[in-house]
Amino acid sequence: MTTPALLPLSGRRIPALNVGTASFPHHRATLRLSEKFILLLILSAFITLCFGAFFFLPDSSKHKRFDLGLEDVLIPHVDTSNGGKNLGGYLIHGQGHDEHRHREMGWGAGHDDTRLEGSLHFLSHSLGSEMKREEEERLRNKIQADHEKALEEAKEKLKKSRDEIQAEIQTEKNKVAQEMKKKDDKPLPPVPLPNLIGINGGEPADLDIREKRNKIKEMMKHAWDNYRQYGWGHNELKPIARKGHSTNIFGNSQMGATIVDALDTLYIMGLHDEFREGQEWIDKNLDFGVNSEVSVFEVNIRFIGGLLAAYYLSGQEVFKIKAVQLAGKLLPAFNTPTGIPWAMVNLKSGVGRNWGWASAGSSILAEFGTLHMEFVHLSYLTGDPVYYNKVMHIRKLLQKMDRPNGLYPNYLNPRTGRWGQHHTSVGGLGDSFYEYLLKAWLMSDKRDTEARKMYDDAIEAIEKHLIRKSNGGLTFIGEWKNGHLERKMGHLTCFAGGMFALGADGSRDDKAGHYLQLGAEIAHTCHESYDRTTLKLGPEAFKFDGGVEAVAVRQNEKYYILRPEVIETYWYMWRFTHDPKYRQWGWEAMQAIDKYCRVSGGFSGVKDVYSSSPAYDDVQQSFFLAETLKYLYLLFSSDDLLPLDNWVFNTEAHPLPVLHLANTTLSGHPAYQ
Ligand code: DMJ
Repeated sequence: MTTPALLPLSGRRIPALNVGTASFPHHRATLRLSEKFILLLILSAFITLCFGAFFFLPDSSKHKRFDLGLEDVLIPHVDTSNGGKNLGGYLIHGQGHDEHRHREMGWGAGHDDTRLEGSLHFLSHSLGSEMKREEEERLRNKIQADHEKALEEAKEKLKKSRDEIQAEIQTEKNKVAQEMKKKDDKPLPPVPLPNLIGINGGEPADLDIREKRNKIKEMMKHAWDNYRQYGWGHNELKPIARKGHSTNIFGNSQMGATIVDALDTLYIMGLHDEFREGQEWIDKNLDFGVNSEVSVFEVNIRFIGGLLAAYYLSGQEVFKIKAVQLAGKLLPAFNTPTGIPWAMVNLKSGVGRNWGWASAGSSILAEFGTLHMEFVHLSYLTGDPVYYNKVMHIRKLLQKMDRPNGLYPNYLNPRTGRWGQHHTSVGGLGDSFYEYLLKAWLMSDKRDTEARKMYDDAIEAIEKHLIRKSNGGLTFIGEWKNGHLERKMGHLTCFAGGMFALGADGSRDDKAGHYLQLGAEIAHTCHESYDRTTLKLGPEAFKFDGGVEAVAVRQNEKYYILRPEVIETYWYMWRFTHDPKYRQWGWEAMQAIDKYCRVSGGFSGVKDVYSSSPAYDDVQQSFFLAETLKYLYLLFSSDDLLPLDNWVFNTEAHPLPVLHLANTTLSGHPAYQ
């Protein structure tokens, strides 16, 4: 009897059998159900046998048959730097392996990134079976031990409370911060100090002047003591609410802006105990790793300028170290496509951005253009050219740009390098850019002639397009806006009187007399803006339109926030002319401040200088201590205190020494190579 051959299972229908009619007299095309069942049973028994046989084969045979190369992708890499290191010499691929592929992936003698499974695999082909098994065993044990250790550690962690874990993380963080601080606090290499003369004294011979000077010192003490009592460590003081105060220029930080800004004023006034208190606070508390978005310009002029001045005056290393640390935090602001810095930078993350209100995402001329003095000093003191290069890059970029009517617009886009809105001002948004061109020249002992040329060109364009005489004969500096001159001058613009006087010596075509005269006219106009108010304090902005002369028209321009610019100009004019009217005008301003801005908790700005009973704004600005009181004090001191041949004041009135090339190594300094 013949048995039917096993049928192929492919196909859904079972094909007809063709085994001869003799053996199957009842020929038919399909099988019965019972026959199908038997066939299925046989088939499944066969499949089970085949698979079973495969699973019982030894491991190495499976590898051979199913080596599809996927292990390169799927098997995790193991560092064999200890266990597998010696295997390097045995990385000879066995039969059936794709040697070329592994070579391309960096396998070879001594390569660190060798994988464990790969090693095992190679071993199986290249070592004697005994050695191979031992090595396999050893590596497996190692993996197991590592896994168990990790598991144990994880279990241990899980046993701890959330608070404990957080405390551990904090301790780790503190450790890292401490180590970084230690590194940061390392003293910088010594640099020959410039000529530091006239850092104290200045006692006037005249008794009346001496008394006036003492009165100003008393005002400084009142401002400081109240800040000390009610606002210590905060940026500024609310003298009426008697608590700390801050604004968005300092982000959400508490960086003791008033302390840093006031230091050099305390020093020159001989308030040494107060100076030491400030120094101690800075040493212990001033930390720049804060998650806070600050104004690059304000931090530069108030903090870096203040710290550098305090360093030069007192010689205390801590100020220099802090200034350099802080400058490092500002550097990421320069990471823009053009190198023109962002207006703001987060001190912790280094992320920068611009003010939302600035034309088309622009940076502001008076902000990115007011870094030069401090950054040159930073390079000088550290020997690191990075700071110098940043500000010189800005200068070079500005030099290349077209200037409408020779004027610098206030807005420049740091992404495109194009001007934003064509608005030019010697007051807010533009002011200290021009000041720093002149002062870069002065600070270089008049060697930076490129800066002087830029200053001269800019001032000529300003005189031509922005400076006018009012109907009443007052010289004013207007603002260029949308193609026409706005006949309005800001309190901030009043600093320009002093700037013109300071730049008179060395001016083009020997126009020194002309610029000194221009300075005097601006001083006179600004004095008028004070004199035409009820409080004898100047408004924020004043007009020269129609019948209005040097008077604020809009309610929101009638405030006085303890600003220094007018007194600053009086002081420069005094130094260059010794005309007693400047001391007289300064004294008037000082009396008005003492009468209308002084409160028992300090000094406050006022909201309306035309009102006989003004409301207070309840802010004691840090620049009141840095600038207003310092310029007043200098106005009533003799000229040998901080002589202008040796010192240049930054825009926040922080004196920085002239870097005389003759007595420093500046010309050969690596920063200037
Ligand atoms: C100060 O912070 C600086 O003088 C700055 O240049 C502009 N104005 C304020 C004070 O008014």
